[in-house]
Amino acid sequence: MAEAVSVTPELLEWPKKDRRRFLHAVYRVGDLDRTIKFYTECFGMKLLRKRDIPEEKYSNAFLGFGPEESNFVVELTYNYGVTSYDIGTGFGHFAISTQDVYKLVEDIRAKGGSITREPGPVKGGTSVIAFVKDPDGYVFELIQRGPSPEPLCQVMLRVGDLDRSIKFYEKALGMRLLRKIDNPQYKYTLAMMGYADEYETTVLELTYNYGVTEYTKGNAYAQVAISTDDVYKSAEVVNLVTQELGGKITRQPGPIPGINTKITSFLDPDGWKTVLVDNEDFLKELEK
Ligand SMILES: N[C@@H](CCC(=O)N[C@@H](CS)C(=O)NCC(=O)O)C(=O)O
Repeated sequence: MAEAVSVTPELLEWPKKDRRRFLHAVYRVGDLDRTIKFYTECFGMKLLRKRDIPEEKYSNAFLGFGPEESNFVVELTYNYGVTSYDIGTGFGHFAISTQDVYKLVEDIRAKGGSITREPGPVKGGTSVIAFVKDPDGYVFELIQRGPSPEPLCQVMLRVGDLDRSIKFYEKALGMRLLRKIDNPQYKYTLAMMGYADEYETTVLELTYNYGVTEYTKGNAYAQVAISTDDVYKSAEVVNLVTQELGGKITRQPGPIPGINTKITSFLDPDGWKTVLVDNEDFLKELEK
């Protein structure tokens, strides 16, 4: 017991000292080639790699604006024979920054893309944004900004209790609250959570709509993956934090059979999933 008391404060510091970075977002699509075509032609993403796992009846495609060694990417999953999914009400969007939202929207429209919100200043603010839907119905927010090393800049998820979520992502994942914006006129509050500058890296945008505590999750969006130097220590911290704030470990830390990459995965208090992936194992996987 005495040991647990002395170990805990040091352990709770671990996520802040760890080498963390957003690696990828994982979600399901009904036709891999259709999505690859849309993301490469309309967004200018690069197809980075593909893999087929016939024993498990699925294929993956990885796309992004730079190599997986340095950039955040999307990991698309196609399950053989499944052509559509329910996105639910909780998943918000992925965001792409661009220097000219108006031009990008015109290009996407010319290529047949669906614009669900025309370019212009965000309601209650000044940033120029637009919304586009991809072929499966996933929303992409286009945000006008200067050049960035990471144009794939946000994953937006809706949460039922913003303070609880901020605490969870700070304590369990070592993220920092980079910015909090209340928009009472439109009855929502946002929290930008991440590991580095919001304009240089990907952040998690948590949205709280006043009075809304529950959302549906559907079966389309799966999780974000984040790197760690020690999945075992990281899982110990997550385990402690879930006891205080809710959520649960869904996969105990350890190597994935067959691949050997060490991971652990867990749900946050709203049920959003995160996977922590061992840094070295991840790089080895990319070399294969
Ligand atoms: N009720 C919104 C709250 C979040 C929100 O409104 N976000 C801004 C972008 S930061 C937005 O979508 N604005 C719509 C617009 O400006 O047309 C939701 O749950 O998506």
